[in-house]
Amino acid sequence: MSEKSYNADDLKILEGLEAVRMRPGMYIGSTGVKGLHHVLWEIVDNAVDEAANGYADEITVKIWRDGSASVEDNGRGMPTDVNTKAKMSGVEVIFTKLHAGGKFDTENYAFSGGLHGVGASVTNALSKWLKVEVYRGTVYKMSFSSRYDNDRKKWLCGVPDGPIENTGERVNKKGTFVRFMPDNEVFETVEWNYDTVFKRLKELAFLNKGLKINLIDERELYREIEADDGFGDEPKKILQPLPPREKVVFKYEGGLIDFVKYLNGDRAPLYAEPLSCSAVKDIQLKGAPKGKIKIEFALCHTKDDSESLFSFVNNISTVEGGYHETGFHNGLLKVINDYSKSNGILRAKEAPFIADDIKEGLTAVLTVKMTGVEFEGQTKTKLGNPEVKLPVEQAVIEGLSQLIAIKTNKAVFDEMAKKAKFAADDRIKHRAERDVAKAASDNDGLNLIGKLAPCSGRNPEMNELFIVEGDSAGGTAKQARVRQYQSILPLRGKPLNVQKKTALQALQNEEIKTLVSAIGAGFNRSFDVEKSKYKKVIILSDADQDGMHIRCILLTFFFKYMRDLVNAGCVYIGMPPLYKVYKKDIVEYAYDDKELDEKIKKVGKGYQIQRYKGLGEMSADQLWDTTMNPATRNLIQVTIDDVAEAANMIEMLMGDKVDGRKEFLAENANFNKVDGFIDKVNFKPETEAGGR
Ligand code: TTJ
Repeated sequence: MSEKSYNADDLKILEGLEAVRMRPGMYIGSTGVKGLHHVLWEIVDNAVDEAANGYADEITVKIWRDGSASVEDNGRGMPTDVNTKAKMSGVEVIFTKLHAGGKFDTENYAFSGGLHGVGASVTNALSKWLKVEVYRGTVYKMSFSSRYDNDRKKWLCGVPDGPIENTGERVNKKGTFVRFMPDNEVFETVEWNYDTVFKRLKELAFLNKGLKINLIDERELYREIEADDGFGDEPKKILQPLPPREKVVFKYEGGLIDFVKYLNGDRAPLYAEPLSCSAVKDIQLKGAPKGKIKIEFALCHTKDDSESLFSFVNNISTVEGGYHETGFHNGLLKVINDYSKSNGILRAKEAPFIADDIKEGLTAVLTVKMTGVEFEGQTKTKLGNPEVKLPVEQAVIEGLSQLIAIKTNKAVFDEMAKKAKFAADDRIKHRAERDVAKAASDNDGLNLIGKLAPCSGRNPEMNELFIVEGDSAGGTAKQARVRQYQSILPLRGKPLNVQKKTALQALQNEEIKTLVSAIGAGFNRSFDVEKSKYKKVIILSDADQDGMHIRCILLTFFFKYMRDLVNAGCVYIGMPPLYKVYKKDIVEYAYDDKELDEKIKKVGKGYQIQRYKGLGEMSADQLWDTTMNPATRNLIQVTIDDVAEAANMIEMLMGDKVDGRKEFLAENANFNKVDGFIDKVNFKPETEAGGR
């Protein structure tokens, strides 16, 4: 490229395509992989326009072995005759005259694609060569090339190799064919990304009902494999040839309806067929004459709860949304509110739905076509014209109202309205839940007095919460603990079994409120494990039936309302020993019967056995040594990978079959005994004032 540097003033006097070469970014955004594809879209958009205007119904995009790309349509063919004013053929004008475009452009096409409307000449300017064929009874040909002219010390950009030529060769097809080689001195990469091309062409086929788009990739494909030479050397990387990609055809007779069905994917639709509407409305942009806006949309609700709205302006995806999306949501909200009120789904005293309610499970595609588009946002993919909102809203209201009037659609709108009602009820319930949980978390100082013995340390990574069965064991645990990082929450009696209770009912229970406050990370959907005050929440219950029941109730609670705490591996079951085997000053603990035999042998003749019936029988020292000291205790980490499995387990645990419980717990809950390695780090400070 020329050594000379250009500034904005120079740009003005740069005639024609040199300007594009000097500042490619201004016309195509970047010279990276995105910019590379931009020059292809400029050509594709021309062909799509011909189709959108009804003159073509098939487009073929081909990536050639040499890395060039071509686009062919079966339209009228670009104008080949000489334009008297420009004194050159229409083809030459289109490929050599810089169309109003680029960053400084304010003018846009009516109802046309044109990615950013910079035109086909930009593609020519950034190509090593470009060839055009027009099929109109005979084949017309013209070609262009770009090179540095050493004699004249300047770039020749997209210069015709000669005038357009009627070869006289007869063809019985009509249309335009353009093939070009992107310049590897301009672009950082000239390798077409198959997935990018595939995705965009598929999208264009959805957006242009009935248009057949073929994609052919003739490039040779390789796979890198490692070959072992059998001599024990480093394996060599070799390229293994792969069969070329098969031609793909995109053609959607349903247009946006097919698009919506495709977007739904595996999600179960709420009603069999998406709804679709289209309208043309007047629009008055500021400082512009009265114009028209074409609005089309298709929508369908799924049983899912997330929204996927895909919107386009002049076939350009508006990822960041904008006023057309607002208008769409407003219109849909109004229609569903009115329908729900007049059909008894919303009673008179109930608050109307809000936008979030009608978005739940909504899959939709919305397209608008207009002139004078303003793109805003980080990636210039947000429609910034506020005047678009109202016509879109009206188009949605009118279009859907017409569909409501059709009897067979009643079931569809009923489903839609019920879905919104469900979402609204859920939202209201959720808010109440969040409020209660927040209240529980906020006033922990008051709420927890006399219940929780909090630790003094403020480091959640270090802190442990022991949930202890019974006041007496709780008292012992308070004496035994290291106050710095161990909190004790004694439970009075059995906590509420939340399995068959609603979240709000659960939160009315004092013990549960206390537990929610103590952990301090919210509840149910507002639960945020990051906010947990404890890295370890340890359930300490007796080794009897009652203890097992309490453990199950607590686990059920965690599964149901703080599942992330379980997922994060923060929930543990503390294991008190069943036996103490001792003789004079030798003391050993056994956690099961097998261990008891071992410990009896170890202590030897004259041993005595104490069987612990509950935590409360242990002294503070014993409880510390056996159950609370990280260096010597046994913890079981509760991890449930499979949520469905967890639900099963709860059914089983909480059901009537008490006998089955113990085995089920042992078999199905994925209890990992914490490796002594991790847990046996002694957190206990050597000297601690005010500690135990
Ligand atoms: C212009 O007026 C006469 C009839 O054809 C109109 C036209 O320009 N048609 C047209 C252009 N069809 N296809 C194109 C086209 C196709 C490709 C692949 C690339 C370009 C730049 C234009």
